Amino acid sequence: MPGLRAPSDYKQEPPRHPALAINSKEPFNAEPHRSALVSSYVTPVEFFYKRNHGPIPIVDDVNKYSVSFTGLIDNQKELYMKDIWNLPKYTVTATLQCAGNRRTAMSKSQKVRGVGWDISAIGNAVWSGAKLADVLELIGIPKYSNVTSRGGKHVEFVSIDKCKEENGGPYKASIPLSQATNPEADVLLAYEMNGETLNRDHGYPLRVIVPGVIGARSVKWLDSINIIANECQGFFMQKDYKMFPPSVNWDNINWSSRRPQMDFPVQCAICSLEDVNMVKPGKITIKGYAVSGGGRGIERVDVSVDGGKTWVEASRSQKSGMLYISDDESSDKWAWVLFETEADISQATEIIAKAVDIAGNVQPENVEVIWNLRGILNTSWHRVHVRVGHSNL
Ligand SMILES: Nc1nc2c(c(=O)[nH]1)N[C@H]1C(S)=C(S)[C@@H](COP(=O)(O)O)O[C@H]1N2
Ligand SMILES: [Mo]
Repeated sequence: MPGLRAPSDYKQEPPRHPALAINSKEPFNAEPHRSALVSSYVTPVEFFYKRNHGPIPIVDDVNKYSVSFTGLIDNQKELYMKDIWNLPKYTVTATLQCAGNRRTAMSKSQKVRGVGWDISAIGNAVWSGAKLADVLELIGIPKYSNVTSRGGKHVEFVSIDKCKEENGGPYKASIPLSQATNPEADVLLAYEMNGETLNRDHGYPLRVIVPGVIGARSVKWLDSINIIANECQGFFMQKDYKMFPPSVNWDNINWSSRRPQMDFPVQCAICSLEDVNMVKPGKITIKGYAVSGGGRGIERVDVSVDGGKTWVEASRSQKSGMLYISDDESSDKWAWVLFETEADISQATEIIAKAVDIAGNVQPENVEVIWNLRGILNTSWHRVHVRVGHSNL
């Protein structure tokens, strides 16, 4: 593809903020300190987690860069950045969460395979770009299509990065055509993040944002979009990012028995406290994020400061100065809420948070019941421990 190329080594990686905790250097996988997540509703680009499976692609000439549209459509087509820029520009605030967020804690119950993430493989950004529904209309697929005249039912996004898991081939994933052509699903081909041109780590020049769905489907550095009959057969759809029951291990796994994970479940985590934290006796502030998939708002966040015996409801907010209403048009439906409450602490204790979404979905109490060999979707109650000490500790 002219204009965009993929190096096979890590000699030309972009600069990154030194405060990120690096979970893997090559490919680069890093997350911010948890406290950075509750400093602002919109996560600054430099503190947004970075999840890669290969070296970061390079754009030589953005004017030569194009995305090709192939597969079960009447006319194959190339779209250049100017064609994408010419479409109406939409801005969507959406939380991106890696399915492996909180994996390290799942590993403590029983070992799992995958990059070890703490609780910050998640971030909330303002994405701008063209709606995929508009782009597909431009190439001849009407809005609200379930199937194209040639039998296409899925939209496959193919990148150019060289991934080990794909034997050096590119990262790819797909979503159903019905979601891709539905303007209300807000699927974007994004070229901006937080009002700035997308940077290399996050998919420059063009990436997909699939709101409400695990990060793995938001393909970066788009090279082609294929309209296909069956879902993408790539590694990351078929041999990864699937949720298995606790009974499945590496000896009895049958990958084809499960569907690729799409929506993420209801999640929350406390970000204002470490585990373990030393505090002075008295009032402490407990802050964190809560989010659910599929555009489901957050109905409630419960916090306990006595290990789960009693609970108080935390306040929830998105944009400052505006009341958050979980299913109201004024709220950002694809975005997290930040929650906050205060508590009096006089002795060592366990602090817990759990969220409820507008469908009444709740988080499981323990990690054991949702343990899975790849360590994805750890949404168990988030717990931190505090010890109480006096100053000079
Ligand atoms: N081309 C490409 N797209 C990709 C990936 C990748 O490795 N290559 N990683 C995916 C995964 S697993 C996640 S969680 C998100 C991370 O996006 P971010 O790095 O912008 O936070 O990108 C997704 N898109
Ligand atoms: Mo991910």
